[in-house]
Amino acid sequence: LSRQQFGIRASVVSEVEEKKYASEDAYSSLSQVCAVLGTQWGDEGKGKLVDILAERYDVVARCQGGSNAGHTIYNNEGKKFALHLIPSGILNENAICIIGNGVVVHLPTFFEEVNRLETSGVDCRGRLFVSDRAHLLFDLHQTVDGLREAELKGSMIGTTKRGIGPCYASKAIRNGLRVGDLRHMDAFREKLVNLFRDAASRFKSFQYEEKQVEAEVERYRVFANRLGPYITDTVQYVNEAYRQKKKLLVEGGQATMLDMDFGTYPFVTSSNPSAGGICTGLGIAPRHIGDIIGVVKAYSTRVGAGPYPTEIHGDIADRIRDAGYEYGTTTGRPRRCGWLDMVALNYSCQINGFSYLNMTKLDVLSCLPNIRIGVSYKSKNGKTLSSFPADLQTLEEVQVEYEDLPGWEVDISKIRRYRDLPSAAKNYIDRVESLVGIPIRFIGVGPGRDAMIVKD
Ligand code: 2SA
Ligand code: GDP
Ligand code: MG
Repeated sequence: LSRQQFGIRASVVSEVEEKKYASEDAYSSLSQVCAVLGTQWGDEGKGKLVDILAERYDVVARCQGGSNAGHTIYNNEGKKFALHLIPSGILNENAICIIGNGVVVHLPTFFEEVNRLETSGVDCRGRLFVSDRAHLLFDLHQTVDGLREAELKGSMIGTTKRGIGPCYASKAIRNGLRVGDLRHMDAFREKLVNLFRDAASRFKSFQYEEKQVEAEVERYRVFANRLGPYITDTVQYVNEAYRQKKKLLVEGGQATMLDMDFGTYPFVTSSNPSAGGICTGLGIAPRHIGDIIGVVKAYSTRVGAGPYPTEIHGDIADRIRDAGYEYGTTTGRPRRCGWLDMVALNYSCQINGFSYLNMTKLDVLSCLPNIRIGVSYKSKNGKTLSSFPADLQTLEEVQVEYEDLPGWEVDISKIRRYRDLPSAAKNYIDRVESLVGIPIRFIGVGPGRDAMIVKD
């Protein structure tokens, strides 16, 4: 409800109420279908925004990726949850959570997560649904992920080894198994045998015995029984919810610079974390999508290999990593750290058409006396590039041109109103906003739910 709807005059609104109404307006005025997507190389803090917005949404859905994702959120008591497959809306007990057809589902991880949530008092029954069209990711996909990485030796992708690429490969070459296949266990067995044979024919070291396949079939027979109540035609569910004017929030995994088509290929994930993935991964028509919020870290990080023009090495990177606790939520790997890259960010904004940005982890930059923004790329021959290059050799050779801004070097993690931020912090936000041309409406100053400033 807005301040006007409450009939409260501005003069009688206390500062706390003022902040509450401003945030409520900003959160509640978002469209019926809204998506939260990563703008950089992932781990921007998408989970936190989804968790905050989930209170205002009826349905929260994942549309791509799998348990490679790691979304860290904290409940009101400060308890930490790291979610991989289950949408970050699950902590809001009124939200229905959907794992869409575009997601690849490793059932052991799924049940592990359900168990962990239930042990923490989060009830998933009757409010978590998995698409019957989603592909099943087996342990063998994870083994193949490891074997492929080993083959690449010096030019590894640096995957999470969660089997994501091999599972999407099965989907694309059409020998994959889908969640709906669990309804027909005889045919399931045959299809699984095919998958084992396929992996063994490709990798000498992938050896298996008949009894292993049988054990896997039996394991999935148990999963099939347990998964029964979760399996849903989510395309129908989501579209029916839309018709009934329910509010739908889409949670992206990874980010645009890791997108299979638009990212730094081949150092990408195997799905489409950019806006197109919402439609293909949920079966929602593009014209139903309203707001798309891009989440951007106030600096940048990347986990895994691949070109990273604004990467920092040495002491400054270590300070950012320590202050931002930049370690993989899924694998624990230290994340590479760098400055904000406006060439990559503008490219990402162009592809996704964001309505707003959520700049996160501004508090982390308090650890630095000076802050840089990468504003353009120059090629080897000194020409400024007009767009983000597709070819990696060009990208690896670019010289980044920077703008330098003064830092603020004070703790901002308790600040809740934009106007209370130090002027150097406001200058930084304003500069980024003017370079990108999209309102930075939400500003994260800490990991907790309440540590979000809404900028009018
Ligand atoms: P994959 O496993 O096939 O998707 O790996 C391919 C590339 O995609 C990157 N990737 C990620 N980057 C950032 N965060 C991710 N999730 C975890 C997190 C990562 C972790 O939240 O921290 O814990 O290491 C994620 N998932 C995939 C990956 O690093 C490869 O560059
Ligand atoms: P996601 O994959 O985009 O959901 O992000 P991750 O959860 O992998 O990583 C983001 C990390 O930053 C998590 O540990 C969050 O709790 C934390 N985080 C999110 N927003 C902020 C913020 O504004 N400030 C700080 N200090 N931490 C944040
Ligand atoms: Mg993450």
